[in-house]
Amino acid sequence: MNILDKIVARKKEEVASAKAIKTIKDLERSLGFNRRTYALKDFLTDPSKSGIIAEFKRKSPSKGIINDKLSVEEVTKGYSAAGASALSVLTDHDFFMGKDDDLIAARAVNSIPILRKDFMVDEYQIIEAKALGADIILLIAACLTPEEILSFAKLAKSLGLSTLLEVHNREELDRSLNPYLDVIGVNNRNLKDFTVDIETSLSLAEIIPSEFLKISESAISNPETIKMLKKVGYNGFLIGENFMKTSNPGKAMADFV
Ligand code: IGP
Repeated sequence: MNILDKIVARKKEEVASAKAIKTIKDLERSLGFNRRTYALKDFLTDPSKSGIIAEFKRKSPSKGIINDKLSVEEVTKGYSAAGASALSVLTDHDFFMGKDDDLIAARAVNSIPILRKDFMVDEYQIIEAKALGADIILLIAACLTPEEILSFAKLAKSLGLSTLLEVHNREELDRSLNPYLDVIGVNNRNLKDFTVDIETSLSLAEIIPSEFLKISESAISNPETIKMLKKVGYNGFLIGENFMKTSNPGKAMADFV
């Protein structure tokens, strides 16, 4: 079994136990559920912002511990101050050392869109994302059917959430597009074997239909790469490790933009 299959299998168990503790009705009654959301598109196209979606990530299956010292509040506030267009907060615990409370904490101290970075396999998690304070959900084409992607994106839209579809190759892109998606993200890291290659973003840029904004994800470690990606049409850049591996991620980001 590859790592993505393992994560998805575990996620399905987690969702089943979460549902037994809190029903969808409970989530819909929570305080966060009725808040106004920020639209990712508006912030990605705001010329006063950097286009960077800055990620809070303690650990990953490919790198192990990246940074388990800093609080989510200080890191995300630093990113906001450095001009992030949006934040990404991992809520997966078993593989990324994240938690739902990280998202709640980030929401309390930031006024830009926040992506719930997790592996969505059930509508329950989308309703939960809204309740926790997220504005954006991630749908990973490599672990979802086109029908799931359509129904999840529709649900997200009905809740005022933006949907980021993540693809890694042409085949995933061709089968997964639908009009409810807001932004297409090309992941330079193959989630099945962890190999990284910026070429993935460069080569897929021209086949992403122009009605979608485009972002490039993972393995971005210098400003020259961003210049190159902008030239081929990318509007946004999802960056985690390069900032998180330092003792002051907000400053690392400010130096980068
Ligand atoms: C950030 P990096 O290489 O800058 O830390 O990558 C982000 O793209 C990466 O964490 C990511 C990810 C994902 C993590 C992209 N897609 C899906 C978990 C699940």
